[in-house]
Amino acid sequence: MAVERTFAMLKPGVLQRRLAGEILNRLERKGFNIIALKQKKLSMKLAEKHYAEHKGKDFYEPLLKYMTSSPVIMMILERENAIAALRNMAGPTNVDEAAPGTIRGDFGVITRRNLIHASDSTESAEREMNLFFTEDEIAPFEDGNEKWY
Ligand code: 3AN
Repeated sequence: MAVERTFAMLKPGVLQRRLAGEILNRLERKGFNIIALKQKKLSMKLAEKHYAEHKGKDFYEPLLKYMTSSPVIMMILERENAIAALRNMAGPTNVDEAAPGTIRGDFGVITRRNLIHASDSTESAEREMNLFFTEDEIAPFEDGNEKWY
């Protein structure tokens, strides 16, 4: 299986609910290398670009309002099979269908505020990494624990 990069964003409720450490801890323990990380309040323009595919849906406007309401944490994660593995850890979109053990299953209360965004394909990972990070913000590193996994 190939080493991949994926993009993740911890939504505004994560910092507000003091869950950032918990979620980052889960990602580290599951073997994701955090190779880029920043905290930022999203501009409306950037949020619109990111969620362009949902324009016109009933949850679109409230989603943008929420996503720009308070800072988010954005990151690039590297690991074998990173894209699918992170989607599994996040759990399904609907927080009431997300199983315990997943991030959305354990902490999600309202679907629109389902804690984490995770790229759903290699194409969207590529697009989202380029939208939120520049090349010089990415710092890959050797995983010294590799032989113990
Ligand atoms: P996911 O983040 O699971 O890939 P998407 O890309 O379909 O889901 O939706 C983007 C975001 O829009 C979700 N993370 C969630 O915050 C919100 N969203 C999606 N579907 C709904 C829905 N039916 N009701 C409320 N919010 C939704």
